[in-house]
Amino acid sequence: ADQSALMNIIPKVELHVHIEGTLTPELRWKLAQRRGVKARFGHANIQVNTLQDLKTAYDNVISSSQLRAGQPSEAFVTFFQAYYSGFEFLQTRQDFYDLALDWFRRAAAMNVRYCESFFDPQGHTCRGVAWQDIMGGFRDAQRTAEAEFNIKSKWIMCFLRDQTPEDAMKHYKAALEYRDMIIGIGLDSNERDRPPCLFDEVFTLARRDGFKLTAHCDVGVKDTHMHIRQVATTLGGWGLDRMDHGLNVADLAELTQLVAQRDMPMTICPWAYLRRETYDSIAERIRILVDAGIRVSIASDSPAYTDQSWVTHNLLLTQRMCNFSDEDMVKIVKNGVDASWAEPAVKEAIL
Ligand code: ES4
Ligand code: ZN
Repeated sequence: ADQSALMNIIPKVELHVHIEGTLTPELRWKLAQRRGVKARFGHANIQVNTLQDLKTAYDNVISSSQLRAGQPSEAFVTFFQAYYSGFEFLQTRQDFYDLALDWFRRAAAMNVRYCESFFDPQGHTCRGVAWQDIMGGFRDAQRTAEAEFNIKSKWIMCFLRDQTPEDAMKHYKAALEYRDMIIGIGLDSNERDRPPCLFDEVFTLARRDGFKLTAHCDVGVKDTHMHIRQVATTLGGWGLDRMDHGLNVADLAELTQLVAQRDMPMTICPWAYLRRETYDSIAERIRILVDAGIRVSIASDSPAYTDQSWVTHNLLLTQRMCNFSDEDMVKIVKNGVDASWAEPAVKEAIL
């Protein structure tokens, strides 16, 4: 069978995509032109004078572990530098509308029928952007996308774990005005020396208020096994509803059993791991998770910054790297639908 055709056409969901990570070079260029500013990328030393320069800069993003391995820092841009440098082009309600609509159009073209997209409000309010411009732009884009592209969506509001728990709480309270748009709460950004338990108060409150809960446990982070244990057992009272990434669960039989027993779904984004981990070690660990009966789904994370690897590319990579059959892949796509926080009728319409 034509695997690429199946992964392209199968109705699917996307549960782990950062809306700010869908900002393509083309859209960053357009937003910069509209505002009349330079399409700056990464730290100030990277010169961007043309769209082609910008595309090249996107192609050259490296991981911070590559940087630590002794490369000269001026010549390279890390993932987080690239990602956060895109935020400054998101200022007006129209900018947020354009960003979200660009993603929804692309998602619908991949037959994504429902998505739960992350957004990072702290990265916008700190620059003086108003909540109503962020959420208003998102809401208008959702309406257009549902009417014109037949794609439904909700938002997962993430807290930046390298910022303080107090700032997270402040943003949580401000967001309650938009709670009809927000299905869940997440935790992202740089995990180093930032255990998720720091955010226990806001996660516990959000659960009491009826939000679904998830958190990132990115691959290869120092102390990740401890972070995984918190996310699976204690955070928010008794552990969260999903785990984002968490590939290191496969390192320890104890953690694999824990996540399997709790039937905790995971969102795995293999393309993003290629910058830090070997192809074979990613494939082997995905197989361990799947073989343990964990409901693994496949997602893209920040596709604009990882070689434009959208959810379909990640599904194809997974099938190739794990040598999964078409039936295995259909199961993985269904895992995503099951693990989503969509209403039952929406789930049934996809399956
Ligand atoms: C992210 Cl890969 C990843 N990890 C943590 N935070 C993020 N924000 C956007 N992409
Ligand atoms: Zn992520």
